[in-house]
Amino acid sequence: MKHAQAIQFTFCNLQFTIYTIFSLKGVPMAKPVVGILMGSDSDLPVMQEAGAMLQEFGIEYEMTIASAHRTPKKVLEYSVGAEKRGIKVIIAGAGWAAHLAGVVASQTTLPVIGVPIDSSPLKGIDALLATAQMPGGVPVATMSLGKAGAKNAGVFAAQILGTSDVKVANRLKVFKVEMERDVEEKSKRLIAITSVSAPIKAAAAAREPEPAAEGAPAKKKPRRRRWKKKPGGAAPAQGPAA
Ligand code: RP5
Repeated sequence: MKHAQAIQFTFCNLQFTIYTIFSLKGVPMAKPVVGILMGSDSDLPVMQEAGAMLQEFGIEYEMTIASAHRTPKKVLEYSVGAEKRGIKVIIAGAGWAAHLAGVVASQTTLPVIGVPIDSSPLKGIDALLATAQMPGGVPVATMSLGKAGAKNAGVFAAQILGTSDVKVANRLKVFKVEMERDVEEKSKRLIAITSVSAPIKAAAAAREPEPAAEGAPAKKKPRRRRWKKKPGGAAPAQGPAA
């Protein structure tokens, strides 16, 4: 039974490694400075966004599964040994009662970035609170939920490393400029496929009176109703009594 479990575990790890290699179109890095942890292989579609960003900034990283609840010893070993192995920032993503980032932060002085994952029936609100609501003294830099959060974790890790690595700092500057240019291009495309002023013109045309047909008597202006003052009395109130 134990053998069967061991074989299954090895197979799962192999599958995970292969998936990671192919989905990130890279090879495991030689000297990782960022460690990406996730509670389950089901978190990979979200957490690979962090890896993709690090790759874009030319930052070496490693990825592994470690669960605060299912493999607490592995989490402990990883967190305690990370700094000695040259890791400078740890990104930890987990869903449900997500204690992973907090447990890691309790065991290291490295900056820990938490990514709450929206994998639960509560759509990640549980993970968000569990990751963000750390008691004083044990900070976890909590990102937004899901893929955007994982992407931001990659950028944030780069920003931390960029304070002492000029190459990374410069790549971050380029990233910002490119992002701005992307938005501008999208805006231009939007203007090209839609005429922004058209709905405004249509609304204005609908408000204008139709031109009178030739020879037709000019439309009379509707007469305003006037209240005749009753002899000796006041004009009737025009609205409901206050
Ligand atoms: C958490 O439980 C993991 O981070 C994952 O988001 C969630 C569900 O894990 P699986 O049941 O999919 O393995 O620890």
